[in-house]
Amino acid sequence: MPPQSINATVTNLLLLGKEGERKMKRILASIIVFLFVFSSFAVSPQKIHASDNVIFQDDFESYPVGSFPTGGWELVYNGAGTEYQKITDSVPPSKSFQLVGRYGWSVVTKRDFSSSASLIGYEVSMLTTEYAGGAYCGFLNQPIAQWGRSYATVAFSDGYLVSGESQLQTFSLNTWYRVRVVLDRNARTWDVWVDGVLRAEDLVEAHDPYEILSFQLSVQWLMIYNYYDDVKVFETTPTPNIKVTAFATSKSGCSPIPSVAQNYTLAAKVNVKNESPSECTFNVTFLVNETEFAFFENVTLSGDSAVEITSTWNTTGYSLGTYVIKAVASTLPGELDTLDNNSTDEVVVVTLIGDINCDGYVGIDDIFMVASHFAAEIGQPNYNPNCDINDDGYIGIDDIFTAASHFGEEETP
Ligand SMILES: [Ca+2]
Ligand SMILES: [Ca+2]
Ligand SMILES: [Ca+2]
Ligand SMILES: [Ca+2]
Repeated sequence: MPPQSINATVTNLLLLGKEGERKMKRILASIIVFLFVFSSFAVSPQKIHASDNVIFQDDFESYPVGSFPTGGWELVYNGAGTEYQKITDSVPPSKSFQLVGRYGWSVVTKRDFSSSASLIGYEVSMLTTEYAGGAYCGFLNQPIAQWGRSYATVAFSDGYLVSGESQLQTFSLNTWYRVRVVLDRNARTWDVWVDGVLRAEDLVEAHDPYEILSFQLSVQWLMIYNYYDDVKVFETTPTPNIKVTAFATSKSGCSPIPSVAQNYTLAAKVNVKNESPSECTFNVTFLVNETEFAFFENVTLSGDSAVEITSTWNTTGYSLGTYVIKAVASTLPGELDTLDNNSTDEVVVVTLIGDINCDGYVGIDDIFMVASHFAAEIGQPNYNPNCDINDDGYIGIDDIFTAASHFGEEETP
């Protein structure tokens, strides 16, 4: 939202005729856009970022009360008057930066910085004293347009904290809110947290965020007192994260219980997703009762992509009984969320060959069960993985014959 004086604009309108009229329309259109109550965004799990590389920060403690902060801050538009835009200790708990607009004239303060990082962000504490609010902060390119261009803003507006065109949450008066914004300049999207909670994700920036020259603390054209504190502008990098999104064996879901015949095989399949935008390399281990049975080394995934890895567990040499099968993706350097690198546990019983129902005996009921699923292929409703003894995805005459050839066998206690 550009700063503007309605009075000045009306004067311009009279002086400039058609051009002034067009300008007035543009300004009114942007006011309408700003005041519109926007749809809220779904909140998804918090993206964690690695430690921030601070470009500048300011807690405003080093400046005398009543002064305008030095240290790179500039007053671009003076709102209610230069004397209002000052350091104060009137709002607990510490000194803060008071900005007051006035009807028809904004406050814009900015501090220039330069960064070529693709991920830049800011954190700031902000407080307002009336529901109309007016405080808005964010990135800025002041010279690029007549009233400057703002990027990835957060504002108090008519009872809501708003970012860009998205309503984040309601706010209370005279209450500090800690805002964090991370802007992805390549993707032209940004995320917003309020008091540590992700409130909006992947908001779309229309202009090129590499144009950004400054960070701004501003107030709309209302005679309202707003306060800022603990500003931090930073570069950051996404924390690497891989996640196991699915895991199953070729017997998963089978009734009465997933089983595999002794000396035969089952397939175990894991899906792993790279949740960060950078390429990563990791290992995947398949385990049975916590002992490795398959190992995939140096799996490489490009950013935001996924892979499916299938291994085979050969039960030869394993005694009859219940086993837990799972897969684990190794931890990436710097990865914080490692819980999601583990798959769920899949339980499977190693049985006598042909003991489809896992009752310790190869009976006519088992052979009948295989026969009743004859000719079913994997993916078809009649396909029962327990009956596919050789795990080739088809319940064939060979499976029936295998079961029949073990008829009458019984587990020895
Ligand atoms: Ca302070
Ligand atoms: Ca992870
Ligand atoms: Ca049986
Ligand atoms: Ca088969």
